Amino acid sequence: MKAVGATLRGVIFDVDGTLAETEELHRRAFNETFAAHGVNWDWDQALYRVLLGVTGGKERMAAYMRDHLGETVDAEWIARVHKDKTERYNALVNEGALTLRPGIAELVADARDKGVRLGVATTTSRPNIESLCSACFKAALDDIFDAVAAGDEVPEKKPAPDVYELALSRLGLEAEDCVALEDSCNGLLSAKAAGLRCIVSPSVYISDDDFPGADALVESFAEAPSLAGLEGLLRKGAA
Ligand code: XBP
Ligand code: MG
Repeated sequence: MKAVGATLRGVIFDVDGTLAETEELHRRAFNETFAAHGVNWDWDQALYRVLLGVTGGKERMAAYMRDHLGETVDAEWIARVHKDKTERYNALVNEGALTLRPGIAELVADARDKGVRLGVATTTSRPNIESLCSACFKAALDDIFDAVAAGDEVPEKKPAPDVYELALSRLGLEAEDCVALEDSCNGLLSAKAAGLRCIVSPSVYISDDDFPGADALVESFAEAPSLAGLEGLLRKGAA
């Protein structure tokens, strides 16, 4: 087996909860869309925290129908409603409802400056990442990230390794030369299953969880807002 690279050649970012605290906006978009479709579902924060155990909006809606309401899942209806939810979410992002989490802008700028390849491995869909980039980085997605792997492009969403494996193959890099940055246990499991090292900075909805197997745990990436900072965290974790 190849030695784990001391020098990083790639950084792969999760989106929701990692680049920005997006989940309150997702929750709002879900609830507004349910109301617009005449459905009396109203996901409060406590319920949403539980529902976040299922990654992917469509999968989350299906799990809610099946496990919380005891109803038969109608995948076509879910896909229709979720499409509207995505449009509503994007409109809210474009209105300026999100900001990057501390340290993210500095980290991205430093990694780009050092010629390190940047990837995205997310459960959400490409339009949501495009709007986040344009609203928060004031740049096009492809001008920031060299490779993007999104949830609907792979057979299994996180915690399965699929989306990280796709990001690695699109970056043209080996797992041992990269690090994944995550906010959640499902994301951590996905990254580790793909053979990556993973640094976790829990987001607001996830802050009470445990992160067994994380190579480092930080409150925010402002603690290590540079490539050298990430490498230092990994060295400390491996010691
Ligand atoms: C994030 C998610 C996403 C969002 C909603 O997981 O699970 O599903 O909550 O996104 P991760 P969509 O950060 O681990 O990738 O509704 O667009 O699916
Ligand atoms: Mg996340």
